[in-house]
Amino acid sequence: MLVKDRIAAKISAWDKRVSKLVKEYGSFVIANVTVEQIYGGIRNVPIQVSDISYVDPQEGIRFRGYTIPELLKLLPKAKGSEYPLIGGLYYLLMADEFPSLEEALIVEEEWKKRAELPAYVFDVLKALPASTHPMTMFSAAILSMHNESVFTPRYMDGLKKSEYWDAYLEDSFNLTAKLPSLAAFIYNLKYRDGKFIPPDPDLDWAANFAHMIGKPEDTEYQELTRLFMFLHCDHEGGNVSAHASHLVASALSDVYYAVSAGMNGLAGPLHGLANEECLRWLLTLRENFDGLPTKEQVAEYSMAWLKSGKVIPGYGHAVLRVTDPRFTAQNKFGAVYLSNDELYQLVNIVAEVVPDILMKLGKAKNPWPNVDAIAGALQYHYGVKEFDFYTVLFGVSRSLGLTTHAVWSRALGRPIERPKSLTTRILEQMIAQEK
Ligand code: CMX
Repeated sequence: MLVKDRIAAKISAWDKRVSKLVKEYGSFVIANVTVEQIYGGIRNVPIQVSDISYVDPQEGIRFRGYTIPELLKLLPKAKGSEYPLIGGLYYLLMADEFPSLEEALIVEEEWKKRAELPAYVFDVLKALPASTHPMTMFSAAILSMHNESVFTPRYMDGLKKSEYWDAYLEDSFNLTAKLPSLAAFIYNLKYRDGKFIPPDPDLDWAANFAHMIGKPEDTEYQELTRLFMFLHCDHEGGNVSAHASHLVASALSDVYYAVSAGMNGLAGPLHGLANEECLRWLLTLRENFDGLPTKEQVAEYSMAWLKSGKVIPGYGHAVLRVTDPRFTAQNKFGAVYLSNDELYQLVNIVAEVVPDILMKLGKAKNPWPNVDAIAGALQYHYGVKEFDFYTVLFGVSRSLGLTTHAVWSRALGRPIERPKSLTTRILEQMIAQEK
């Protein structure tokens, strides 16, 4: 496989670079940890290395060193499309080099060969209660496919440590290839006629999702799907889903276990579920007024909301201190295709009003819109109105980053993670001794 060859060619150089760093500067202190940080969600404590993506507080995400605007411009595009082929993005993340169109298409082809869902996945999903949340369905289906694991039986047969990554890579391609079909089937089962629509061999990985939920002619929605899958693919290693997945994989639990774990974290309302929460918030706001509310009305509504002790979904970020470039990219899409859509207009009114309010209240460290402030409104416009489904779409995309982290962690022989916990009493004693 092309990506396998590219990774194999790079492991030795990465290995040497990291070994040199650890050998020569192993005792170099990166950061001190305060009591406040230990009780405060380990915020801003560097605890691991990710060379796949990095979130700069002032600039936003870079994937393998490239910003979102750079990649939107430079990545190879699907035929007739303005947006990147996700095969090219996966190549960039995994192979750590910029793809040509041919290389992007090779990844797309690799996915096509591996896209078929095992028959039992349909049974697993149908056996769940109809009220099951789509994220639970998604995570359970991924977990059930552990049955397909390449790594686990090879490991039991005595696979050499230097070859773990190869089996992880096979599992990563096998799993990610199936995710658009899996997500589409969950959508069809939960909200449509329950029928499985097979992928169109002429469509790329991302656009096929649109086809498989019954939108074969909707080229605009296909474009949105490409953009969505591009924007959500990774957000460095410290966020809940990436961290959970990385931790689980460090125990040599395979890609299926690790991605399912990541999805369970993504399902939380402070993380991936925020896009669902955000759309609910926007729709409720709209219902409160006759037509599009004015800026003053939005300000009043938002103040009352905050006074009741709730957060405004889609605003704030643990790391970012500027408007999320993922928001900006989606807003540009909206300006082209949705300028007359009332909900899209409301997104922009809220984005003008809420940051000022959050700044005045002075609590949120980042008052600016994040990726979720608009994602749901775009889906809603194209008729994907079942907002409890949106995190599944986020999960399909995020699996690209999670699997890349897992493969490279094995390629570089990263160990099992085992940070230390203390007791409050120990902390009190440490402080007393210091005094
Ligand atoms: N509305 C109201 N208050 C907010 C807020 C918002 N959008 N964002 C932060 N705050 C509050 C926090 O709740 C916190 O209050 P307390 O001290 O009373 O707990 C205070 O401001 C400081 O928080 P912070 O350090 O600025 O933010 P955190 O790093 O703790 O949390 C986040 C980050 C994203 C969880 C938070 O901003 C939030 O809850 N936002 C709304 C939910 C959301 O949009 N989540 C999606 C994030 C994107 C992602 O990770 O996928």
